[in-house]
Amino acid sequence: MGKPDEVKLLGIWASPFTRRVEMALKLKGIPYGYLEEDLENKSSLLLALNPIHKKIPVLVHNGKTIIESHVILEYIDETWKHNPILPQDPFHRSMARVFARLVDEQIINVGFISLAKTEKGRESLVEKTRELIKYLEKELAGNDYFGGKTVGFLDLVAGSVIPFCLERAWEGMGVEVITEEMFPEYNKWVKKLNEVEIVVACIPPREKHILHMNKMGEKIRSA
Ligand SMILES: N[C@@H](CCC(=O)N[C@@H](CS)C(=O)NCC(=O)O)C(=O)O
Repeated sequence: MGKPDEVKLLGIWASPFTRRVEMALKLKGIPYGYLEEDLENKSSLLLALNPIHKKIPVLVHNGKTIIESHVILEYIDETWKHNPILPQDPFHRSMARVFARLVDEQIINVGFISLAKTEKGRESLVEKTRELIKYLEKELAGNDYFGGKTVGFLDLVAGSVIPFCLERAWEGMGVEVITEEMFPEYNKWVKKLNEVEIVVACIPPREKHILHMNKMGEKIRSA
């Protein structure tokens, strides 16, 4: 038997990018050490490991550094092949990557800008967010998860960002964006996600998180 794997994750508790990596490690049952970073005062370890972006999450596996959460999820999936995260079929795999980019490059941006706006300016961004979420609603139709019967890549990416980050920010502001009537499939999916042990184990504590997102919104608005 070879030496046991040494896995370390640098992250922050409220970061959806960190949360999804923890979910993936738990899904695979990989033991890991977790180092909480302080983004106001980044550690020399973080700066040394990720000099390009100076961002979390960073995964260190047997001395090798992997950055960028989508890349980390793929690395984890390719390194430990049991309980696959990405779809096995190349077409489905490519679609999961496309929708994951939609979440991280568009939905998260529009969602976060909406925190910066006053009530009136927020309306059009909320509408824009809904337009984007319609693509996910269509993708979910007839499935428990984006991954089919079990959680997969897009569930981890979208789940960490939308219900367990953006929706909490909107909730703190008293804005309802993704209603049951408008998005029944999405809301069914969130209920299912709330039953998945590895997901629940990784989402930030609700009240603390809502306060954190409120503070973040105030900071963005007063900038
Ligand atoms: N594309 C990156 C985004 C990671 C990211 O934005 N991390 C934020 C925290 S949520 C960060 O480290 N920010 C520090 C900074 O921008 O200086 C990923 O998917 O890992």
